[in-house]
Amino acid sequence: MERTLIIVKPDGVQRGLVGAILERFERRGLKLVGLKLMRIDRSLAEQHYAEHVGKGFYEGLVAYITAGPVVVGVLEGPDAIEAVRATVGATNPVKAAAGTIRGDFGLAVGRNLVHASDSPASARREVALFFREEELLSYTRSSDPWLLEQAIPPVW
Ligand code: D4T
Repeated sequence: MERTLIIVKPDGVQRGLVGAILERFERRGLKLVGLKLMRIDRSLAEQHYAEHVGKGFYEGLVAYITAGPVVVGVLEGPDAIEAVRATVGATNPVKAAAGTIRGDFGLAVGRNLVHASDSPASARREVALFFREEELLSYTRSSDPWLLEQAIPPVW
């Protein structure tokens, strides 16, 4: 089981797409184990996007992610990092496949609506950057056996 970080970026919140975006992950069966509305300040943005320092789009990227409230979440599931990245789609929404979040809701790489961790190391680092351990919940869902190849309870 993996955990991965997602961020509904300020454009997603301003456009009223938080529910539509979270629904994509929920209906796929990913389990929300952490969720909050928050402000990303410059310092947190610099830590989150440290790998992009010095790139031409860096200042615009920091301005964008700090421009308004975001919704950050942690999703859990088998191969969650890969599954979530596939649901989000390619970085440039114009290139993202129809049916992905970016492919269905976006048109510009600098307004690509949602972030998702891209590797186990990034996921560990990013989850720790945005959530304290006690903010993450472990729990079962009655739907788990229908999603996760667990033993199916008797229904007949
Ligand atoms: P994030 O990190 O936001 O989930 O996006 P990706 O993982 O899909 O893409 P990334 O790390 O390569 O880029 C981070 C962020 O920078 C923006 N960006 C990227 C941009 O504005 N112009 C560019 O040319 C690139 C490559 C979009 C996502």
